[in-house]
Amino acid sequence: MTEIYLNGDFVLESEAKISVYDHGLLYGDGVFEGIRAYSKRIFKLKEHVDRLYESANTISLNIPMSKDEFAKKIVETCRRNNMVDGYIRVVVSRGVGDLGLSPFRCKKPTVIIIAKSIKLYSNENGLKLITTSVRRNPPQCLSPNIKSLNYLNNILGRIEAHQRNADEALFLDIDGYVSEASADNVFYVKEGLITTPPTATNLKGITRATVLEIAKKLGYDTRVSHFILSDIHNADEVFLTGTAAEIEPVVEIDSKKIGDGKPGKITMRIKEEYKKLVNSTGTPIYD
Ligand code: PXG
Repeated sequence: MTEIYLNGDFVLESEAKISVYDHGLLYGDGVFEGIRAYSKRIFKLKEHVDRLYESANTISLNIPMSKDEFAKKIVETCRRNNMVDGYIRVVVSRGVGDLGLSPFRCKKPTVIIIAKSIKLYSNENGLKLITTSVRRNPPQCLSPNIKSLNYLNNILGRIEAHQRNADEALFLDIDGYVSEASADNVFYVKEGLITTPPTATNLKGITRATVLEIAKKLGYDTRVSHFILSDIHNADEVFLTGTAAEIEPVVEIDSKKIGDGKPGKITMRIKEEYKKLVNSTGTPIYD
C-alpha cells in the first residue's frame, strides 16, 4: 500500500487528504517538483530540492524544513514504498487559508511527497509537435522558472496539440522566439551544432543541464541561443528533454518533417548516454 508523506506524517494513500481551503487548490498558490528514481537511486535529488526552494523563495513561501531534512524525507518516502524505479512528486502549497486570496491567512504550508513505482517505457518513433497559438508566460508576468502549481498556460498548449492530433505543443515566447514544450525543454541539431534557448523564458530544466553536459562530454558543439521557428523547422534533428520524457526525439513539427522523419543519430547517442547516467548515479534509497 502506498504511503504518502503529508505534513510531517506518513499516511496511507486513501487517508492522504487535504482541505478544500488549501490555497494550492483554490489559487494554484504553491510549487512542485517531479523527480525520477532509477535502479534504487534518486536522480539529481539535490538539483530538484534546490529548484524547489528557489521556486518557493520566488513566491515568498517558506518551506518549514531545511533542504537537507527535505531531501531525507524524499528518500524515506521512497524507502517506505520499496521503490526501485519510480516517479516522485513533491508539492508544497501555501497551505490552508480561507476563501480570500490573501496568502497571509495561510499559517502553515502543506507539504506532500508521493513516491510511485512506474514502468519504464520509451517511444522509439518520435513525437509530432505543433506550435501552439498560446505564448509561454513571459517573465514580465510570471517567471517561467517557477515550477508552480498553476500550469494552465502549459495545459492550454497541450489541449491545442491534442485537438490538432499532435503529441506535444511547442511554445514561442512573447517575442516570437522558440521557448519550450508543455513540460519539456527543447533542443535542435543543425550540421552537428546542438542549440537550446536560454532560460529566461522557460524552465531551467535539470535534464536540459544534464544534456548540455553529456553533449560536451561526447565532443559535440553546443550553444545556448535564441532561435526562431524557421530554424527548428529546418533542423536536422529536434528533441525534447524532461524528467518524465527523458530524451524524446521529435520527427515532425507543424506538419513539416524534421530531417529524414526518423529519430536523429545525435539525439539517440545522447539518449543512450543519459540512460547510462541515470542508472549509475544518484542518491541511494537504501543503505
Ligand atoms: N519545462 C517545463 C514547463 C516543465 O514543467 C521541464 C521543462 C523539464 O524540466 P526537468 O527539470 O524535468 O528536466 C518541465 C518539467 C509531469 C512532470 O508529471 C512534469 C515535469 C517534470 C516531471 C514530471 O508532468 N516538468
